[in-house]
Amino acid sequence: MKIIKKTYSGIFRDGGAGSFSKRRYRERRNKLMKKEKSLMAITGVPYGPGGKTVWSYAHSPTYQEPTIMYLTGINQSNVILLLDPESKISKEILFVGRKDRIMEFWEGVRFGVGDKASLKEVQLITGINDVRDIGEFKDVLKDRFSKNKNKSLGTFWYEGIKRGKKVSITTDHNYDFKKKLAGWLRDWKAPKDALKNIMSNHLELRLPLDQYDLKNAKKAQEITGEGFKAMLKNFHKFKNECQVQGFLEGKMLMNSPYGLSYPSIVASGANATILHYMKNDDPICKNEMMLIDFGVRWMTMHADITRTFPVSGVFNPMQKILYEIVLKGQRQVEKKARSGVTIEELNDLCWNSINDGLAKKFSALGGKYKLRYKERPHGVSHLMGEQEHDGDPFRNYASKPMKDGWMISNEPGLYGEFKIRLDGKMYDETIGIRIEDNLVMTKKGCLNLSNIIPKSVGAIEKLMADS
Ligand SMILES: [Mn+2]
Repeated sequence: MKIIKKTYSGIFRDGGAGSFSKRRYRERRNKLMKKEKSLMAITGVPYGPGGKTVWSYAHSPTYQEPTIMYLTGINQSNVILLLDPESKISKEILFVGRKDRIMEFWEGVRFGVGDKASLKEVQLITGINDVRDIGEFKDVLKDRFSKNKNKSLGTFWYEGIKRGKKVSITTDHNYDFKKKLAGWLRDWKAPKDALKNIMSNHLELRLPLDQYDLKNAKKAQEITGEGFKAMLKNFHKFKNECQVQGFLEGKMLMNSPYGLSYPSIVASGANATILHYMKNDDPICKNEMMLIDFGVRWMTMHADITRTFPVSGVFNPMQKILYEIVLKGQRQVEKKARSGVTIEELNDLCWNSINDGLAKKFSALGGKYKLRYKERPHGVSHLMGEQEHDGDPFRNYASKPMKDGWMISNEPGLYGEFKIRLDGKMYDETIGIRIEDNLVMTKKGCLNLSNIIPKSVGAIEKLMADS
């Protein structure tokens, strides 16, 4: 007899909390209910990989809407969470599809209404006892809304301020769901302002990492770092960018079933001046530098790392000067980053340091350069967490004091054409250098999760010398 190995474990992300997962998710939902105080409905992704998307874009093992992932740990499409803090009988209802054996023949096991064993697993991990058929959602919502004291309904969508104007992300499932709710509320003759956005309260709770998140974030760094070191040690074998990508991603994926944080950028020479270079198919040449931006997930946490190194294994004198200018900017950001400081302050510090370094360490030696941007190529930091780029997508958070437990990237860069004569030799290269670590804020300073991933000139040259 054959043993079927997989049950529902592939569906849930217990966040590494194991037997505490139920308590963890319940606490998160309770905190949200305490802040919002009123009825809420939040949707997961409407379909999984392969549904409605083209095949070539289909696969990622973790695909849930992060809001639902954070509140329930469920990695399955077509779920809705209803939170009703006023209710005496049932404050939390999870709506799911019916158990569908035919679909499971194609896509593997799912939990669903009509299957007691799977619902027991849902209750065990999420702590939500009331699980119902998603077909009943509208009727239940109507009933709950009619009893709601504030005549309000909260839901999640991305909204922010861009160039002084209020804007929303209107292209995702969250906004589709919001529009659907708004239509129902109109039909039910609800007050015009009944629909509320829970984004800011939700993100305020979600952004600080808890102890399990932190453990998982560290694990993601370890696997990412091991992949990088193994790749550098084998670097002499690679003839083009895609071989580097294949080896690096293979090593990372061998050690994590949760997928990559994002498709890697593997850019040699001038390609590294394209910030989101994705082609990854050019041959690599001996005198160039190579920039790689890569990382893996562990559970729901992401690593987002960039390293730049010389293809030859040894930095030439110009590469070394430029690299150390960027590294200095990065070290200054790390020294300053802590709770209470804003990302805008880190930006000022970082880009001033790099522009200053270019003047004092490069131009002063007779170097000439042409940058591919004015003053700043990009932000030095973005928020991280349930998503590789977390927080509001308009980055309104950059002007707000950071809080304990926030995870951010620290990624100064330098992109352009550089020319200098050193020790009688002329150097002339188009170079992109970025060095990226991930930091967690505390009151006393920051924790650099990426300090296990080599980045000094000496450490990189040593690793490549062993290759
Ligand atoms: Mn980044």
